[in-house]
Amino acid sequence: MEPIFSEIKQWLIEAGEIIKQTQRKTISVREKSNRKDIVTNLDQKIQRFLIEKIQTFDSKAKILAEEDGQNNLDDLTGRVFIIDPIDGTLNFVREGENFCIMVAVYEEGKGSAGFIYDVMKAELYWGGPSVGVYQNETKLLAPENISLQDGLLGINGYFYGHNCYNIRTIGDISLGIRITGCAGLEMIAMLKGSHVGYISKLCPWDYGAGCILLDVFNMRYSDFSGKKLQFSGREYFLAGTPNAYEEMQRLLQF
Ligand code: 2AM
Ligand code: CA
Ligand code: CA
Ligand code: CA
Repeated sequence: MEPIFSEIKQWLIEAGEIIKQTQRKTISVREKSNRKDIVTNLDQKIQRFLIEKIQTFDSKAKILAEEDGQNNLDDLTGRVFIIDPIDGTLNFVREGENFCIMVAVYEEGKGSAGFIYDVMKAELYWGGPSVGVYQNETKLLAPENISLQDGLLGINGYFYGHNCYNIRTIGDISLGIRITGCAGLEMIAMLKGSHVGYISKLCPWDYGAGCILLDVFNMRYSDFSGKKLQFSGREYFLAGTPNAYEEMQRLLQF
């Protein structure tokens, strides 16, 4: 197995330790665009930690990351690392769990390694086209290609609350909807086969790692119209088993 996998796994374990060892009273919260869009000093600390590791490992690599003005790239040429230092920051602050750290590696636009670390559960999901998908050291099998009606569906809370894009109809067809507040956990749920799909609006650091792992299992993802994701800015995001994906894509109205 290429050394990059064990290298990045080690970074994530260390980053998780930093989070677990931080006393909650030292966490400071700042609003970005609105009161629901927040960043903490720990998001920034973890991002700086990962960037330092990347720069030591490969000084020529490009980096796309959510915080501190690292959130723009012209294109995906060369080797690109995509970082979400804490995904589910609101959960992190209010629940102290149900958040994750994500790292993705793309080579000339093609995903080669993805990592989603559920810190509090000590579950690291990782892999890529050359190795498969693992939960810690256990290799996972691709979930069954179930239909929308046979699975739970992750949905963005705003979309469901405002019934955007015919989403309540889609939710009604599913076995039930779930709103986790964490894109990475939604990706994990699809990889494990516990959710049949996910509908949201996401940035590249929210979907970069998950899409690499979904690809290994031949699961489908795109924007709402079926077009490839752009890896720039926030985009409509639809993913699921091939059967559920096709059904949802047909039913979405936008
Ligand atoms: P974040 O916690 O890293 O910001 C639910 O809010 C999920 O959508 C989270 O994974 C969150 O990631 C992501 N998300 C992406 N863009 C968002 C935005 N503008 N506002 C809130 N959440 C956003
Ligand atoms: Ca954020
Ligand atoms: Ca995120
Ligand atoms: Ca984040």
